[in-house]
Amino acid sequence: MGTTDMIGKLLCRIRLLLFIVVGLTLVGWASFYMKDSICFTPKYRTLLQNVWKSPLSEKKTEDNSRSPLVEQTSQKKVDLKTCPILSPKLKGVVPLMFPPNLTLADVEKKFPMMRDGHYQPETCKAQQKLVILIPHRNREKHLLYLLDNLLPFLQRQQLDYTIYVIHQAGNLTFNKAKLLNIGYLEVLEKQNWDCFIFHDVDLVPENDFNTYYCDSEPKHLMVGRNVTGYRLRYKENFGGVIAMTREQIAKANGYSNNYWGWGGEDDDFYYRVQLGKMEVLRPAREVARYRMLFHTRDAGNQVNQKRWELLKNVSKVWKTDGLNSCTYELLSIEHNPLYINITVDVGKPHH
Ligand code: UD2
Ligand code: MN
Repeated sequence: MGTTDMIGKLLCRIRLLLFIVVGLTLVGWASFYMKDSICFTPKYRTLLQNVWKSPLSEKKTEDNSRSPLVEQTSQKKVDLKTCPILSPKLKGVVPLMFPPNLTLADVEKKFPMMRDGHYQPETCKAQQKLVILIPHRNREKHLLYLLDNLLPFLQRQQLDYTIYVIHQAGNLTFNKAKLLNIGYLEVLEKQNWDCFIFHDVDLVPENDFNTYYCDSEPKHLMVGRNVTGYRLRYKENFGGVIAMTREQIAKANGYSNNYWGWGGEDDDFYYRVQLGKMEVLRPAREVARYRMLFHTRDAGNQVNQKRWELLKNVSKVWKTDGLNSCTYELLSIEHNPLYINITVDVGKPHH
């Protein structure tokens, strides 16, 4: 009796001990794997603290809180606090998804709250009204993957955004810069946008601390991408993804309309920003990272052999070639839940 009792107690202790050991191991493992997410978030926060001292957004907050008009029209909106510059929903690096059989209907199902390309946070009032302009032709799959990854990214940033796809009709030479000018001109009067984002269709952001906000100077949001080892190719590089206010774009007279085919238009735009006495800002390279979806050179977008010649003359022509000289034919505007598609005839190069 005594011995079985003792053995019983001993077994009981051993079990308890085992239980504690397994428990401690589990806790150890969990904290080891979570270390990254716990440590990284504050690291990104401090990295960005100095970047986002945007006088633009501070001013806006004050204006809004005092506006009697807003109070009258929507009592509910006034009750919402202004969203912070760094959203509490940020996660840092979130794995990107490219499911092979993804359809537009699948993506639409994931974002039932979006209508006419628009989203706004439910729990706070976003600091800026954002419009995203995507130049496009014949890259439907890229557009799908971009939407699927960018929409949740922007929603984690608690932004008020509207997505426009600016689609070049026909199969003549592509003109990305002109499409962006057209996008700007077409959406200008639709809302009082605080911030325009020019966005290549094939660049997917990797880190949600790369906030899609405009600042007191033009911002180049794409510092690095996978295909260049996440390094800026050269100091004047100004392609890919850009955030600028309405006034900043106007000061540069937008893009040149004369770059047909691939290359040069982004360097030209960099010069215009400088000629307009502005300075390019870039977020920390740790966060301004993108994945470029694979593509070869598109049909109708051959390398522009005239680009070097054009680049020599920017300072002479920038005031007369740009937003103020952009002619095109608007063919259609189509409203989808996730984006508004504007199809245009951009014309062709004059010889
Ligand atoms: C670089 C630049 C890009 C632009 C281009 C030269 C970066 C990261 N990107 O990209 O901003 O300056 O060189 O023109 O520096 N597109 C279509 N259909 C086409 C052709 C182009 O939709 O048939 C659009 C699409 O949004 C694409 C963008 O134009 O992302 C740029 O064209 P690209 O991807 O062929 O050029 P890439 O990757 O060399
Ligand atoms: Mn590309």
